[in-house]
Amino acid sequence: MTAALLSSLTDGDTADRPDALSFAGRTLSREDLLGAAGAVAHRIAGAECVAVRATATAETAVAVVGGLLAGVPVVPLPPDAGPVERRHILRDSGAALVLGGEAEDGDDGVAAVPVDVRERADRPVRTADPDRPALILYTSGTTGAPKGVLIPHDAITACLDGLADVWQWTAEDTLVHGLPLFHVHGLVLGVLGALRTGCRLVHTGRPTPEAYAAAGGSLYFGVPTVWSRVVREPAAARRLAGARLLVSGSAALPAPVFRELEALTGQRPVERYGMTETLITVAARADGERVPGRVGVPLPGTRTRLAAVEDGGGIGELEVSGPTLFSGYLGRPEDTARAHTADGWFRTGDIAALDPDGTHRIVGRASIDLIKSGGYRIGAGEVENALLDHPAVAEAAVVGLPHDDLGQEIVAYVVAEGVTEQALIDFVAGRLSVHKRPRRVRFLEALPRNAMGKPQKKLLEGL
Ligand code: MCA
Ligand code: AMP
Repeated sequence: MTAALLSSLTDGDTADRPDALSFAGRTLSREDLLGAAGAVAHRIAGAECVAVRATATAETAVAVVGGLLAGVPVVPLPPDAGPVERRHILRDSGAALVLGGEAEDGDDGVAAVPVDVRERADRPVRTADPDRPALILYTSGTTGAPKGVLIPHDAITACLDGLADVWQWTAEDTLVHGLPLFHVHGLVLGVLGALRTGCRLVHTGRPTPEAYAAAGGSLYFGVPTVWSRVVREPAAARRLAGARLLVSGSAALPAPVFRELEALTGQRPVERYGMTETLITVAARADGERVPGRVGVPLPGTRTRLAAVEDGGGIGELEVSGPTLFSGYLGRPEDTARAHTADGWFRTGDIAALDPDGTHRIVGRASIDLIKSGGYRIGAGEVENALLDHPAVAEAAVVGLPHDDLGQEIVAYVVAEGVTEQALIDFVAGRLSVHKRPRRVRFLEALPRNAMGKPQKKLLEGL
């Protein structure tokens, strides 16, 4: 059993300072955070699980830490989730309360509990129950509604300690990012990572080049879209020259962005690879080689292997095992079983290549139905179902097309009458989360289908 996830916070292992955490300019010391989180922990003690309206604010950090202190699993809710997505997450998780914000459409009687960062209470003395997850993170599959990924306390600890080792990440760092707090990247690495290492955290609210430049950090996290926006603002990019480490993840960093970052800041970024289900499993070391397209080597204790794919020629589906893995999809034993091999390795669905020196390259995804846009994972099926809920839409097929800024752009092909492109975009944005909206909608007479009647998505591009 690894040391308790928040031991450096609760045991006072690292020095406090008044500006230990800052969220869009609002600062908290670690003692402030612990006191306010203690109050939350008392309020939710005994709950089965709680949801947190995960705005990019100090309230979210307080609520999540409160859940961890109370040993109550936390379900972060995207703050812009529309009623369909919100209702699904609340019902599926069985969350008893929503911490932060007010009751909203889709809550179906789940009580909203405010979070006050000025409250102070002693933290409850409770050891995390190893059978209960720390977090339940909702993430998209190829079809249907998002699944709840059960993340154990120990998996988070193993991941953060592994990253601290490979990035030489210590309490001396100042971590800067502006990522959302309802996914692994922004929440687990970006908040819990700072709390575990004891480093200062500056959350910029939004991940804009100007905010990153102004923050004066040593360690920066971003998705590739953030880095490609940074290099388009050379003056801001140059101000990152003094940082110790620039880290990219959640999607492939385009090689030209890597090179422009190096030209403007004098430093090569490191990439790391992971998934909600596995946390971060592979990372480029701070003291290792940094090469465009290479996401690094397995974290301590993690093993990887490639499963043969047809016409693979040295590439294959990446499978992983190790201490950072999830414990299953909530209430979906069959999906959990399908996601693993007979000998217990997790099938990532990513196609990878292994270089002779042991570094990994991610070269694609096995399924066309999982889209990565701006670093967000979006299931085509969920967006298609949302579009089909619109009375004017008879058929819908959703794909991710290559996009300079977002990596992939969500494009919907529909058979529909009497509705505009913008109305359908707004319809999806209003029911699901805003980032799941198609950026473009193409109207067709019919979807191209094969003899079995299945839409042939590969034929859609260019229509
Ligand atoms: C636009 N907006 C709308 C609409 N259109 N609102 C309602 N209806 C519409 N039709 C509003 C949005 O609410 C938002 O408002 C503003 O327009 C801009 O939104 P958008 O265009 O979506 O933002 P963007 O500029 O495209 O965002 C780029 C981004 C974002 C900032 C890079 O994609 C992002 O934060 N990505 C991070 C994803 C991430 O953290 N993934 C990690 C997954 P307002 O501005 O007021 O909000 S974890 C993972 O992948 C693994 C474990 C790993 O490896 O890390
Ligand atoms: P999510 O479930 O949102 O955590 O998304 C996980 C997916 O993000 C992985 O299966 C990969 O497809 C992708 N991903 C994460 N990091 C990288 C990276 N460094 N390079 C390429 N793809 C990545």
